[in-house]
Amino acid sequence: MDLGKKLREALAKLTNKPYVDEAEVKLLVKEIQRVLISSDVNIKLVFELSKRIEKNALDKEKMKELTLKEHVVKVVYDELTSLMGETYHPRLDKHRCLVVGLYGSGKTTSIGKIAYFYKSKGMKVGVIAADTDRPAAQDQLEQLSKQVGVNFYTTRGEKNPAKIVKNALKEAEEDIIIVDSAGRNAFDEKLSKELKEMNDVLNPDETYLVVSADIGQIAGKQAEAFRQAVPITGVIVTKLEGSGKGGGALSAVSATGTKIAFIGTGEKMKDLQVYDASRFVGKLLGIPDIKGLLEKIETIQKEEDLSKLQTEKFNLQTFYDQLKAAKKMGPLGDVFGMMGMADLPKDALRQSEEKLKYFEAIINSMTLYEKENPDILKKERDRIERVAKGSGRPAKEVKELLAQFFKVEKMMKMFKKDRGFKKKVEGMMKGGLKLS
Ligand SMILES: Nc1nc2c(ncn2[C@@H]2O[C@H](COP(=O)(O)OP(=O)(O)OP(=O)(O)O)[C@@H](O)[C@H]2O)c(=O)[nH]1
Ligand SMILES: [Mg+2]
Repeated sequence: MDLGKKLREALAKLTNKPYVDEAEVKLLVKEIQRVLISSDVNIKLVFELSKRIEKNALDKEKMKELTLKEHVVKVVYDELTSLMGETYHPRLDKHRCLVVGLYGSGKTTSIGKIAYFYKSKGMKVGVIAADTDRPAAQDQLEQLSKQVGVNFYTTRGEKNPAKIVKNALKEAEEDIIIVDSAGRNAFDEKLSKELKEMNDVLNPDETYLVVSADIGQIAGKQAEAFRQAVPITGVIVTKLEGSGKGGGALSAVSATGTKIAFIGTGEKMKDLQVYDASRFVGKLLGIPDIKGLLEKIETIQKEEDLSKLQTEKFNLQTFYDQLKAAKKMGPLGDVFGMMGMADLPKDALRQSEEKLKYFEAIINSMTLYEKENPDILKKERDRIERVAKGSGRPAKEVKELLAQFFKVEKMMKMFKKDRGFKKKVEGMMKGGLKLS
C-alpha cells in the first residue's frame, strides 16, 4: 500500500529550509488529497483535513529542535490519525462477543483469529457457531476452532440461532465466548430481528461488526445500519492488506463515532492486529520512521518540561528575586503550582512583607561571590556574623534565610532528577519550609 511516493517527495522538498514555504505546503496538501481520495476517503473529510493541515503547518509554532520537515510531518500525522480513529484496547477480562456482518466479510475467519489472539494471551476461549444460514458455516468454525485449539459449541440441526446460543451458554464456561452469526447480501429486517434475538440471549460485552476494507466509504453506512439493530462496540476491518480503499473504510467508520477494534491483514490466523491508527497512517503515508519521529518529539517535550523546572542558575540572589516575584503574583504556592508541584500547603508558603524586607537587607549585605556561592556561608561561619552585622539583623535570621534557600535548592535538584518526586516534596514542605 505504497500510496505515499509522491507524498514523500513533496515532504522531502521541505527539508533544510529555515521557514515554511507556502507553495510547498500547498503542494504537499494536494498530494495528501490525492492519496486520500484514491484510498476512497470521503471528499468532504479530505477537504476539511487539508484546510487544517495547511493552517497548522503554516501557523502553528514549531518546536525548536524539530526540523521543518519533521514539523510538517507531525502536523500531517496528527491530523490523519484523528481522521482514522483511535487506538483500540482489547479487554482482557472475562467477556462475551457477538460478531456480525454481511456475507463474506470475514466474520468466521476473524473469530478464529480473535480466539487465537486471546488464547495466546493465556485466556480460555469458546466459540459458538450460530450461523444457520449457510450449510457449511458450522463446520468451517469447528475446523478453525480445532486449528487454534479452542472449545467449540453448536447444536446441529437447530434452525434458530438464538436457541443455539442459549444451549451453548448452558455449558460454556470459558473466559471469552465468541458467537458467529449469519451474513446477508444486504442488511434487512430479518437479519435485524435475528441479531436482536441473539443479542438478548447472549447479552454481549462486545459486538463486532466485520467489514471488508474493499467496500471503502460504504463501511460507514454499514456501521450505521447495523447499529440500529444491535449496539456495535467495535468494527473489524478485514482484507486491509489487499485493498487500496482501506483509508476510506477506516475514516468512514471513525466518522460515525464507532471504534475500529481489529484489522485483518490476511487469511491466516495470525493475520490480525489490534487497531492502531498511527501504524496505519505511517503505512498510508509510506513513512516507515514515523515512530522514530514521534519518540523524538516525546523526548523533546519531556526535556522542555524539565527545563521549565530549572532555574538558569539558582543562587541566593535568584532565590530572593523569585520570592519577590511570587509575592507580586500572589501566594508562593501558585508559583510552585506552575512548576508542577501543585497542592502545596499555601499557608506555609506565604511570605510576609516584613520578612522579605529583612531578607533583602541580609542579601544586600552579602558579597556577589556569597550570593552566587551560598555554600561558602556554610563553610565559613564568620561570614554569617559579618552579614548579620552589616544588615542589622540577628545571625539567627541569616541562618534561617540560608536554611530556606538550601531546602529549596535541594528540592529543585531532586526535582530535576526525578519527576515523580512531587510526593516527597510535599512531605518536606509540610515538615518545614515556613516562610512566615
Ligand atoms: N486476504 C484476506 N482474506 C480474508 C481476511 N479475512 C477473511 N478473509 C477471507 O475472506 C473469505 C470469507 O471469509 P469468512 O470468514 O468465511 O467470511 P464470513 O463473513 O464468515 O462469510 P459468511 O459466513 O459467508 O457470511 C475467506 O476466503 C477468508 O479466507 C483478511 O483479513 N484478508
Ligand atoms: Mg461465516
